[in-house]
Amino acid sequence: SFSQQTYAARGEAHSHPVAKELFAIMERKQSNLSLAADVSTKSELLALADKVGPYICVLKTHIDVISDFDQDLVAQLQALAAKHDFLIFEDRKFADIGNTVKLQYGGGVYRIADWAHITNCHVIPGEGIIQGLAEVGVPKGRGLLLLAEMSSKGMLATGAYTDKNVEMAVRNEFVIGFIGSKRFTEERDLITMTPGVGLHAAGDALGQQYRTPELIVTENGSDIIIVGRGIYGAGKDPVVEAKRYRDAGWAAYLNRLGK
Ligand code: 5IU
Repeated sequence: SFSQQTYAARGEAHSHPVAKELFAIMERKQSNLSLAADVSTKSELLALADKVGPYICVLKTHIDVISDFDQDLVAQLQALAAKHDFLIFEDRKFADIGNTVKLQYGGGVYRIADWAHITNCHVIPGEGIIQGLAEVGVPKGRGLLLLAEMSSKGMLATGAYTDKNVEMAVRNEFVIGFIGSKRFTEERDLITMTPGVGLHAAGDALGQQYRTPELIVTENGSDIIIVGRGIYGAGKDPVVEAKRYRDAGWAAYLNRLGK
């Protein structure tokens, strides 16, 4: 199983350039931690990314919550990605027909495909959404994650719907993996990233549910933990917490390898 192989070995063998780079970063930084930076201003996002950057492999953004977004923000994010050696994942969750998502991904105010190494989509419209996004993303060397599951209470991505995500991921080269709670397949070494990870809290008032890095990485075989408020939440020192989650995620990975 890919779960038993090192990130380094998987990176060397991988055919997708984004997955290859991601595994190489994970190995270099000994980090399988992604920061979910849901802050609402440009200055907060840049300050957080600069502080926590050394400890993460992926910075996950919701660019449309930034109240003072401008193109300089993404230029500065790209500079921080280069400085600290991480990839940028815009958690856009596209969900429209192929022709519309092409416009949303490549254009508009945000021009996501120009700066985000990774983005994601629901497959609720059918496989055309992947083809539409691929027309924009493949020429730019980007990668896509499918939303095979979600972390929130009562979510509807289960059973046959999750299985369809896996089938579509396997046959579309643009797809590098999933958002979900576990490893789904041994085909093409598809990567799983898992949100809803917390060492202390059980959840929030709006349906979020937290599970531990040990459960997600060691037991379930997911590759990357995504942590937001556990790192930058009220009263926390983001650097202290990022190190804590980086160490916990990496220990869970070493346990999985049996080291
Ligand atoms: N996120 C989830 N669950 C999901 C998906 C995305 O929590 O199933 I798909 C996002 C929402 C937020 C981050 O940006 O991941 C989790 O943040 P907290 O760790 O603060 O709950």
